[in-house]
Amino acid sequence: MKHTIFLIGILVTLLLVGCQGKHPTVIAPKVEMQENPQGIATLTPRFSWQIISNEPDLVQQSYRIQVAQTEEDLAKEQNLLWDSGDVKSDQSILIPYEGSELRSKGIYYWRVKVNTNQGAAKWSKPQFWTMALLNDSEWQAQWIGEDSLSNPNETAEGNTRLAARYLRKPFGTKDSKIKRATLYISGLGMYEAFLNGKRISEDVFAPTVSWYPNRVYYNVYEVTPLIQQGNNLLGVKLGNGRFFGMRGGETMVFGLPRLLAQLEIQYADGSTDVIVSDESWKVTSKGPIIANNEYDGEEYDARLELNGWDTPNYDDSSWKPVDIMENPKGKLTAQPNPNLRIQEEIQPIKITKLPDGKFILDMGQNMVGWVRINNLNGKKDQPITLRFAELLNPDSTLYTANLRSAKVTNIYIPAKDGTFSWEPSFVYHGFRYVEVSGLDYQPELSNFTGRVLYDKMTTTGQFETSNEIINRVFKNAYWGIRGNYRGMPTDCPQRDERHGWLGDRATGCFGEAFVFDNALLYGKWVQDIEDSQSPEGSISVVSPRYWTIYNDDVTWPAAYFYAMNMLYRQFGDVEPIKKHYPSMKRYLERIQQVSMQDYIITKDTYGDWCMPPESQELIHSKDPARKTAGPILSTTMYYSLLNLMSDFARLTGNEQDIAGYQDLAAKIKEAYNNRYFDADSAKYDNNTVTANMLSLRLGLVPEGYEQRVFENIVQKTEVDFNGHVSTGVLGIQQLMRGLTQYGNVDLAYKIATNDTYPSWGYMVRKGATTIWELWNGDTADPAMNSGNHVMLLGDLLIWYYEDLAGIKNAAESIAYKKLLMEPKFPKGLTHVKATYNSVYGEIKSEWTKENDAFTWDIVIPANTSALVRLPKDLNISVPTQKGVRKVTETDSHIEIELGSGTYHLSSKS
Ligand code: RAM
Repeated sequence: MKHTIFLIGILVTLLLVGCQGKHPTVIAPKVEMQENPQGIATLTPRFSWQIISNEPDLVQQSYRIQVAQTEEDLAKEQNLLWDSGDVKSDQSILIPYEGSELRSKGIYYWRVKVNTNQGAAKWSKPQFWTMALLNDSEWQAQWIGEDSLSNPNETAEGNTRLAARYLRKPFGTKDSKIKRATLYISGLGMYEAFLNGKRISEDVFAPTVSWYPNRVYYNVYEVTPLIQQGNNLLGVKLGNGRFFGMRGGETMVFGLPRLLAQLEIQYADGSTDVIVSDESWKVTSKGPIIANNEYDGEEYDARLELNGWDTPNYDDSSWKPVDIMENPKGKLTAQPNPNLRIQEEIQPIKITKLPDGKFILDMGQNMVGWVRINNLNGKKDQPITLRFAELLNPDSTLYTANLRSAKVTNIYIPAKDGTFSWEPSFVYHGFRYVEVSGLDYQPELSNFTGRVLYDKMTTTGQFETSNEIINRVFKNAYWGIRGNYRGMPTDCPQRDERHGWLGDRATGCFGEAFVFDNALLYGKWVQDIEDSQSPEGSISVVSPRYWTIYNDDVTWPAAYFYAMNMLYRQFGDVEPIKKHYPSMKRYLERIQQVSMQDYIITKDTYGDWCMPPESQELIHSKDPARKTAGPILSTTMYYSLLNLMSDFARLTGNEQDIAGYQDLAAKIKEAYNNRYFDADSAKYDNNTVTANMLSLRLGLVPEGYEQRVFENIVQKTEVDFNGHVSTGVLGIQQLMRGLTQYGNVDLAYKIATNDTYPSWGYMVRKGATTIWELWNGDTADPAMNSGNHVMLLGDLLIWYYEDLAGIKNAAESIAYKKLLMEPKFPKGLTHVKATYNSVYGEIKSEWTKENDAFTWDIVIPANTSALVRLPKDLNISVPTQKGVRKVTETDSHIEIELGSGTYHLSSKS
């Protein structure tokens, strides 16, 4: 599949390049990082584009953006709201709108034209965006639902159980022609909306999750083609999602599901109609979805089907008038990130019959989403039950111990004998195996489809090497990362948890950003973190804070800062830093007040979480020699936050804060080294790899001692751990880059390719198709043992890209405007092929190195450049083609400055 997408990608690029003739061409025009987005809430949306050219060394010299209210005006360049004029600049990402004021609910058309050193490009095809409802006063809709439990077995307590709500509203249109119809909609926990029997979108689990008491997201959909002249029906199904239906720890229930909808119809004669959720709607919870809870599963009783409920002519006389529900209070906010979607389908690879007549499907992959049933033969009243798990017991039955209290069970009850097809609406599971019971015959593979669910986003990176373990681990990471995107990055998708745990992503989010265009998801998540912050400045280490945990420690909250740094460095987006600067500042002050003593941050909660323990049955190590002291973790990480904050202060015009941060950082560094550093041995505290590595990589080691501290890391790893990883979630964030930066890429490579315990390769050897929560996931207690966590990836993916492929931002470069391409060549690795679709376009690096023969194919996107740096002993013959800007030789290296284009480098034969 991936290869097919890859090949199609190449074909499309070739076609585009082939069709464009001599001139450069603008492609991928975006507003607020999306193509033709709906419901933009900022008055200064930002424009981005890429340029392609079949000539090397393209530099944009100027751009011109035009915006109008109609396509016609745009084409005729009349009534323009904004004509930027020719702006001399090479900037091609995130350029803010500067035209006349944008209107709430407006639709805008735009185009861009660029001038380059290779001539002008034609105007881009017209694009559009629509504006959200900008003023709260424009909402005429009310929150509606069914404000009681009226079905057997429903409960709002503990592990909630609730039937889906179905709501409907018939309405008529005027005689005048319909010009445009737009639906503004939110439904908590989740909604699915239908117009005249048709889904308004393929989005699922909408709207995105949030900390509802502070913020509620709504979506905007243009629905013009779904409206008909005359009688119409707007129908909405409501499920629990995270609003009503939590599990594990403190149960968080915000209230019964509710809907807010406002449909605005504009007619050709200039008049409008507004259909809103209000007391005129009807509701029933007596439909087929008799229970839904994300953790427990969905139960569907086909005997209760409401055929045609979402079309105008349905008889709803048995339905009740809706209840007006309490406003959930959070600020209504246009959702900035796409919703979830089914983005891939897979087929099971095997069906096994168990002695008790049940069947086990093997999906061949630990996946996240659900299974759709296709044309199974059912018997009237005989439930078909699907249960999901990541593993099997030795006797081939489902292994569910690690799911804890989550029931993960879907039930379908047929209304008649015969074939049926079905899939759930409001639940998801993390699983490789599915147990099917209630069938009297052996089903076929084609009766089941695995529906892979995550936030709608593109895959941006491919990665392949001559080493099979690396390739497999990359694939496992790919499945694990996307499987843990659920409107927020979650810790895991299967057990009774599935929360936005901060620490899991602190550094991982950078690596993920090479593989997925996750900018909007993380941009939204940092808002969840701020929305979950306490008035005193504490950050909840689970955000949105469905579990409210204010530890006033550092290692997990650091993800807030790190994610924003990632958004800036990877995507060039400085807005989140600006927006959240005051909240970050409050948090830093809070820590100083409550968690710092004598310039050491003393509070730490999780330690170097999930390090490989001394015994394979343990979850957490008890051996003091392996553990890193909490204050080492929090002090080094806090130090890194102060440094980041100095950068952030500079970027956001808060220069007055910089001296304070730097002064505090200097004092912390001094106190920290006095307390924990032994200059004679160059060891930190008990000499764990994590203590030494964090001190080194985060810049706390006193000048001149770096190499000796590094030698301790190498010694410890090679001698005490036999060339294996010894760190948990903290140390692993710096390990691979650290080993490489200080000169031992071979040891990093060994760790990356080990298949003995503990290692990522060990997981692979034990059959993992995702990444485990624990290095010893195969033997540890199931109490906390997920087969699909991504936190142990640490900086592995960054290392794959930056160090193995040589795809890295040059110092001070943002979003790969200037690359530093300096691949490292560990012994044993002979081939790397990586692509990354950056905001400027596709970057490629493919090298082969066998004995003395070295070849390297590079693609550098238009309007960017690269500094290529290779050891002299590779004996490169420098190409003389256009685009090679400058060649410099040092004693050990050759440096070549390249403009955009495609290059082939090789060693002299
Ligand atoms: C576990 C979570 C998560 C981790 C916390 C501390 O419960 O799964 O991965 O961040 O603990």
